[in-house]
Amino acid sequence: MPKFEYTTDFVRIMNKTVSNYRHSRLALLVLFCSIYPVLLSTIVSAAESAHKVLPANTNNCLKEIGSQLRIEGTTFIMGDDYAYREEGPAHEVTLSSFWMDAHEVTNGQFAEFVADTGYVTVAERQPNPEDWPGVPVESLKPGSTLFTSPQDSNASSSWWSYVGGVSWRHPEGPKSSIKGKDNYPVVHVAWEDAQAYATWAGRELPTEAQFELVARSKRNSTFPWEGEELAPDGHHHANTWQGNFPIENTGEDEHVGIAPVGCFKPNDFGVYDLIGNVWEWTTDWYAPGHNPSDNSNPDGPAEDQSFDYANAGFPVKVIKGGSYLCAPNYCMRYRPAARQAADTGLGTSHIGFRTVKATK
Ligand SMILES: [Ca+2]
Ligand SMILES: [Ca+2]
Repeated sequence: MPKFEYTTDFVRIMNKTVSNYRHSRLALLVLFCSIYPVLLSTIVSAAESAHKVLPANTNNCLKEIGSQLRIEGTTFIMGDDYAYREEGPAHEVTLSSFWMDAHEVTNGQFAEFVADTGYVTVAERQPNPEDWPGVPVESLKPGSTLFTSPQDSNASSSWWSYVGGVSWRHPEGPKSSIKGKDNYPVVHVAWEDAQAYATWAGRELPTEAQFELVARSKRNSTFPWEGEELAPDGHHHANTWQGNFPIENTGEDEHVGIAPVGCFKPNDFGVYDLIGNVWEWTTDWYAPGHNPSDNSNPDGPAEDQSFDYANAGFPVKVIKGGSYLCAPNYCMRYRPAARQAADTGLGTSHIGFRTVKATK
């Protein structure tokens, strides 16, 4: 098995430009506010044009929303010693049985939660002036981080931008909407938003081990389908990025952007999109590697043991599965063993979640 050559990816770029955020958020916001009118028009037009390139093929997407599948307890090999360092060591893990959502939580499902509870997501909350000393109150705007394909490869700093008015209701810009997108995965949800939904639904977010067991699709291989390739014989099993990321998105998998849930075939457990479409939150705190002795229903390190080089200074959670922005030339995290750290207080346009429930 070849060792992957790439050591950087777009999320790390995002972490450098945005989630140093906790440290540079102030500067970012001031910058954002000062260039807001120009930036916004550029972002919105770019985002809109990016999604007009090819019509998505949604003919075969999942129609039945809300089902869960029982996953029998078992022992499996978690982690990988051949790809990115943080995925190792590969080690044996035993899990009890649980139920898992068949698909990512959708806009329609999240809307039910919000209608029932009046919940306001992090991206929709007015920033507290006490947290932003020196910033004029009128400049503090709720918002979230948005990916926009740059016009050229040298514009890496513009791939991710904090944009006022962006939230799960307006995922592609403040003037965008989720009308007609009930079956798309909800995005721009911070970890606490996902956790609040799970609690309301009487469920939980998955542990990293639960996610990885099911994502492996009963196989101990790099990819959870036949053929040791991302797209064997040109057949796509997940919504990823084809072309030269971040400039060229050919949409060979028939989805240039986020796809509705369940447009690709389910895995051997009957579960959809664990690989690709949107990254998904887990309950585990992140450390750059596994503890092999944490092998019975593992739930990761303690919060005070959480650490990531790109997010030094505050604890971060594990996200799994990769997204529609993962491309072979940049981010090879569309594999079950792949993992990434994410700032819990930050929603983005490529992170969603699903829930699990313990069996009784
Ligand atoms: Ca795609
Ligand atoms: Ca996913």
